[in-house]
Amino acid sequence: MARNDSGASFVVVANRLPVDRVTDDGGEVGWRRSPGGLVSALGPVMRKADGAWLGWAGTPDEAPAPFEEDGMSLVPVPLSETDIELYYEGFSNSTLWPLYHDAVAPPVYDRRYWDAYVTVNERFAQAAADVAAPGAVVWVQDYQLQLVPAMLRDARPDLRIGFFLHIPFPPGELYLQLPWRREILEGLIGADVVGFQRPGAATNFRRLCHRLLGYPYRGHHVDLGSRMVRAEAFPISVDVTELVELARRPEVQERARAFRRELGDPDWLLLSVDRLDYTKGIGERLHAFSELFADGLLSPGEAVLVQIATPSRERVEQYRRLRDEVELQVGRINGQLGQLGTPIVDYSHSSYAREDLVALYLAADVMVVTPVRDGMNLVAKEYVACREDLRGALVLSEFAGAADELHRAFLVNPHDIDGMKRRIMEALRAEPTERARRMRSMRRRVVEHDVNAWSADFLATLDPHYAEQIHITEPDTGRGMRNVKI
Ligand code: ADQ
Repeated sequence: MARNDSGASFVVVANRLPVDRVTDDGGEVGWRRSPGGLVSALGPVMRKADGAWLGWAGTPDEAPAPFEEDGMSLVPVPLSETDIELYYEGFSNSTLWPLYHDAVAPPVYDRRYWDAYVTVNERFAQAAADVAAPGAVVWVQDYQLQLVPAMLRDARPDLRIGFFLHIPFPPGELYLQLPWRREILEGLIGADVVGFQRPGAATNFRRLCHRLLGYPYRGHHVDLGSRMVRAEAFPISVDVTELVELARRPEVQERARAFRRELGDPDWLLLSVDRLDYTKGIGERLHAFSELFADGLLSPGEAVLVQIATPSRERVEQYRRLRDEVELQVGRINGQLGQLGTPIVDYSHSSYAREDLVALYLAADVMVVTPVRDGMNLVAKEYVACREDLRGALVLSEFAGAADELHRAFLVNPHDIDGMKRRIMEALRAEPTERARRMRSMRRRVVEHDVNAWSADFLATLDPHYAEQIHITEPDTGRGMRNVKI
């Protein structure tokens, strides 16, 4: 590994490593960087800082030795088949995920899940304690690892520890359901900085620390007496440089035109891209969109909604059921309201290459992002980043974190079907100058606050001296880009 014997000065701890195992045509097994913003944000920091990334490598009951990939030191943490069932699918995705998303599905409270969560968090904390250099900066990611900060501080009080929650943090009325509500808060306050997507989530957290643990809070800080924990919003963003570079490629623009042709050159192409998850509001959106045809406001051939639903958590029964429901709904809508060869919803349940996703963003007149609850929603920001031509329109749920920043979207309440129908029609009918005005304002925000600015802000808050030392506050690694038009 590229770090010295005393350990890594920067450590990222996440449920997953930022790579996927791939087998080439000759049967050779290797690793490929997974798509996604987190690795593009932290990769440069990792390389500059001699960092290590700890996480599960993706195959149960297997822990490859630490290895180097793409200039990063990767340290696999093993998970058994039972850990995956109880800690990951259980406590993380059947307890915390629904509870933190407004309990839109009933959370499952199972003591076996909790026990596994504690055990696996201990394993991650121990692994981090083993690789971190004296005084290192450690950044723990997301809801699967909320106990790690306190466990790690116990083992290594010399470290500077940050935590970032990618999903919402609920208000007291919901959070108090959790049988292990104190333990989770005690885990999180092991960090020096706890980051959230939205200011409201940080407020929920500070209030709960007071209510359940008795700690006073002032401004952004929870006062533990012996030290301060800073709890604040750091809204995550996208890799604008990468997206703009792709969107400018002639072959990607040609692909966008080809998509429209393949769909019969409709007047209006609407697009939705979501992980197939019950928080994403897919059913409500399909309902609203189909009623526009039933009401005669739109007709087949005139408008089509491309719904991409990325496979997700397919081993969990609830997710398999959701897939069946969505596919049944799409079939019904097309059967009742489409015409042969001219569906009104074009549905695909698969993953796409980054280039194809960008081509779809360029092809779409209106992007429809209507989760019932979402920490941020990167798809909305990706769409905005790609539309340098200022010609697209965004319909966005008020319940996505992105709505805090993208005020000039056509904002909707996804539970209000009539309201959603009205806003979709407004977006479709908006004059080009109106669309451009809205898009320009949204792009300014996304370009100026890209994913590099996000990580730089967080790390500069966590440890200003360290951030300066590894130069992550330099303008070319954050605060937007000189080469992008807004
Ligand atoms: P997710 O719930 O996964 O993330 P989102 O923010 O929309 O949701 O990110 C999805 C990512 O996957 C996007 O980068 C998108 O481009 C990509 N993607 C989606 N469908 C794809 C497909 N078919 N093929 C290829 N790529 C696809 C969680 C939280 C969010 C929060 C993020 C980051 O739930 O609220 O924004 O973490 O913090």
